[in-house]
Amino acid sequence: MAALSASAAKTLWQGAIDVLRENDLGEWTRPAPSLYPHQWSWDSAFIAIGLSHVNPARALRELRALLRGQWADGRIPHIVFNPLTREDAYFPGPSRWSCLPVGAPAPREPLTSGICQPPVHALALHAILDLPEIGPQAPLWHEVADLYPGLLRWHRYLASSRDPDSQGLITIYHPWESGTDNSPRWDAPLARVGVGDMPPYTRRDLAHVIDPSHRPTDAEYDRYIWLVESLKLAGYVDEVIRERHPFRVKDALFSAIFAAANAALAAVANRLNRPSSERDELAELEDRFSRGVGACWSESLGLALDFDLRARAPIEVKTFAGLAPLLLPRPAGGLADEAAARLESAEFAGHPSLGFPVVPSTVPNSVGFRPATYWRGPSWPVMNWLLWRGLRQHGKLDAAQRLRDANLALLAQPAAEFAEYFHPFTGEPLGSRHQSWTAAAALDWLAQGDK
Ligand code: 2M8
Repeated sequence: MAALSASAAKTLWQGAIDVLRENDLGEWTRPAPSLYPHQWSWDSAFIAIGLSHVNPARALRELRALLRGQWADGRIPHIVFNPLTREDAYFPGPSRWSCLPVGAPAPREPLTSGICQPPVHALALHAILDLPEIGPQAPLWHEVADLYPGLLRWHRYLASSRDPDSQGLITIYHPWESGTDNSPRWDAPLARVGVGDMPPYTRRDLAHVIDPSHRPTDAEYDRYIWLVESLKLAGYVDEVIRERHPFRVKDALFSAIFAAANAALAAVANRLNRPSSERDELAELEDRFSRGVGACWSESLGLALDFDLRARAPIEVKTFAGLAPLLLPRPAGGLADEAAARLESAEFAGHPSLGFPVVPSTVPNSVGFRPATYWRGPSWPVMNWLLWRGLRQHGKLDAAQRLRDANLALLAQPAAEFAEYFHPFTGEPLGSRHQSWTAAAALDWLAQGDK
């Protein structure tokens, strides 16, 4: 797919800046104009990476605002609620999560959810610190230094509470923690969740979407909300959750992102001249999680698989998350080569029916695939960005450029409007329009050029 013309690139660049400006609420950015009115954790990390190219000070404020929601135990919640937004603008809102009333070590202000999302934040902090204008004398240098301890505490929470037996794999408690909510990855473990008695609720997401069949079903939502009730009953205490919560899965993609984030935070620690014990700790975490993800590789599927702790079995589905080893800075053996080859194979970006040769969220026509449904088939530019970053880090520059050009061509379609996700066969925009992280990914792709 040909690279964009200079004028198309300029139009896309300006459009992306406009989307981030439209969603900018001062200190943080909402993921989209109406469907997502609060601050989401990994969205903000991707947004900070995009903003670093236009306003690094604002990019750091994005992370600072998120850290205001950090819990005393170090966890960064997946949503930091906007106090100016009505409780019913998004469901579940702060009172349904009820973190403070059940005694969780959550801040009084701002109110937050009680679960996490993948730790992309250190990638953002590292990207900002790497900007040529940020040297030790620059004011922003000190702001980076101020944010570092919060991220270190976050990584320590994940390493200790979500991987207590040092397998090098993060346990998630809810499909929302994976960020790939409705992916076929979660069908089997979710099917095992029995829904108990809980207060009635009204879904808000369906009011904002053009076609409700693109969103999770009511049965799936019942389980999502029941899992929130179960976490609440456990007081959000990890030790209790581990004993009795009905959804506990080792997430390969989350773990690979964590390995990459530890390498990034170690690089930040190095630049900031932090004690060598911290740098060693982060390097060890990178190594532990690289080994953990490597051990998830299925030779027969050619993918890394998540592991259902309740069923004690790997989850055999074919989704983009299986390409996770590409994100590891130092994977064992030839794993990065295998994952890179898989990415361009006829099941992923090389699938003959694709409208644009980008990576779909689920392998077309595999179990659980639905082309227009949330995380079940459509392609997500920001996830393609993560994989592109992985290709580049392993020196696969031609493949990286092909993936970047194909994504930019998808986004440059006149109707694309920085949509949340795209139909894999037609390239039709789906979900929210003006989605912040789609704009952020476009900015980074355009800023990085063809290197
Ligand atoms: C989606 O998730 C939220 C729940 O967290 C939702 O469906 O309401 C996911 O795409 C998630 O990865 C993303 O962070 C969030 C906001 O963009 O929306």
